[in-house]
Parts: sequence; C-alpha cells; structure tokens
Amino acid sequence: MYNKAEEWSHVLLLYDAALKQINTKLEILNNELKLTHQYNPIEHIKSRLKTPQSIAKKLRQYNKELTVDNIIKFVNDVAGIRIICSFTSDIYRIADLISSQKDIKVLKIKDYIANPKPNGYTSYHMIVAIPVCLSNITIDTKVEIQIRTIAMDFWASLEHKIYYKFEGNAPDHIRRELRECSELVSYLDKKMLSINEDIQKYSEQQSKDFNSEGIYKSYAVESFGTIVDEEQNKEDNEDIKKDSKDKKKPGKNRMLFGFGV
Ligand code: 0O2
Repeated sequence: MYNKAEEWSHVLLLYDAALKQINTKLEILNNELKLTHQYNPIEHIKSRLKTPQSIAKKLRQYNKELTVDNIIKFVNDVAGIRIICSFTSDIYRIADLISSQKDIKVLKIKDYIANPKPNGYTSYHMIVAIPVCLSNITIDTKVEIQIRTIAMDFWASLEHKIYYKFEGNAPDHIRRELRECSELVSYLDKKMLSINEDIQKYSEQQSKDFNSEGIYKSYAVESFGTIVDEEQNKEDNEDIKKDSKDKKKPGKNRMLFGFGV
C-alpha cells in the first residue's frame, strides 16, 4: 500500500512521462516536415506540470475534494503542452497530425479560434490520452495541448497577467481594450496568413520557372552533345581514312559520360 505522498509521486511520474512522449512526437513531426517540405510549422513548444496549488484551486472551483482520484478524473491539464505556430493554418495542420497518431486518443476539443471566448481569448485546445508503458502496466495518461499563433499567445499572456493582477475583476476599460486587441490579433493573423500564401505562390512560380529552365538547359546540353558527337563522328571518319590507329577521341567519351551513358 502506498501512502498519499508516494501515490502522488507515481501519478506525477506518469504525467511527466506523457509530456515527454508528446514532446518527442512533436519534435519528430516538425523535423519530418522540415525535411520533406522545407517548412517547420512549430515556432516553439512549452510544457509544464501544473503546480499543486493550481491543482487544488481547480478542484475547489469544481467543488471536489482534493484526492488523487479526483485530480486524475477532473483536472485535465495536470500535464500541459503549449505549441506556438506562425499561422492559423498551422494550428489545424498540427492538430490533425496529432489526432492521426495511432497511439493518441483525442478525448476533447475546444476550438476557441472558431468560437472565441467573450473576453476575446483564442486558442485551440485538445485533451488527449497517451499510453505510458511502465514495467508491469500501461496507463493512458491525459495531456492538455494548447495550440495557438505567436499573436494569440502574446494576447493570452498579457490577459493572464491582468486577470491575476485584478483577481478576475479587471476594470471595464481594460477589458474593453483587451477585446479590441483580440480583434487586432485576429486581423493580424489573417493578414500574415494571406501574405504567407502570396509568398508561397511566388515560390511555386519560381520553382516552375527554374524547372522549365532546367529542362531547357538539359535539352541544350543534349543537342550540343549531339552536334559535338556528329562532328566528332565526321572527324572520326576522316581520321579513320587518314589513320586507322587514331580512332579514340577523348571529347566524345567525355560527352557520353556527361549523359550518364
Ligand atoms: P492556468 O493558470 O493557465 O493553468 P476543462 O479542461 O474543460 O475541464 P478548463 O480548464 O476551463 O476546463 O478548460 P479550458 O477552457 O480549455 O482552459 C484551459 C486552460 O486554457 C486554462 O487553464 C488557461 O491556461 C487557458 N485559458 C482558458 N481560458 C483562458 C482565458 O480566457 N485567458 C487566458 N489567458 N487563458 C485561458 P487554467 O487552469 O484555467 O489556468
């Protein structure tokens, strides 16, 4: 039998392991996208275990007793990961990639981007469960994943400070200004996304131009090679007539090597 402190240490070990696993998955996905698309959607990742004080506060809000069972059952964000991206489209791409991982179960989604909170808060939240394999048992462990843009994160961190400063009762004009800022954040994110899409169109066009130029060049080299070949053949024929020993011409061989023949 464990005492409460030991029991809690074991629970924390699970949450910590779950955080590590999700972090590793995200790093692998980001590296894969970097390699295959020369593009990394994740700007940075923060992860944390909730403090005992915050856990106790949350259970008090839910009118639940502070027990390990209640923490596991009712507190969804003991293990929390925040993923910061550049563009709103990256948020949904990352959410899809996470959902399609075979060992991850998505338990709950809160899309505060499609449905912002009345105070203006925007972010994409997922509660997922990931199996943690211990020596004699495998336990599905909950992790809260928040995905948001740099601009959304900037807004949320200031709002968080203000919320704590005024203990949830910020003056009206501050709340109003924060709401206005959240509209600016949403405008900024849309604008940055559309600029990025334009840049991508230019890059696609450039790579098309590059490819067609590449094909043009290879045709040119091929025909140049053929001409040299023919000329070389003529020379060869003449040379054969002149001197049958002088058959090998290094120029011809070089061109053939150039074409990988
Ligand atoms: P802290 O101090 O950041 O940890 P549920 O999980 O559905 O049972 P909960 O926890 O209300 O209920 O879920 P929700 O709405 O998804 O919020 C989870 C976390 O999102 C919060 O954790 C905050 O970190 C963040 N969040 C939600 N709403 C706001 C908001 O209006 N402003 C800011 N700045 N952050 C927000 P905690 O435990 O409430 O807080």
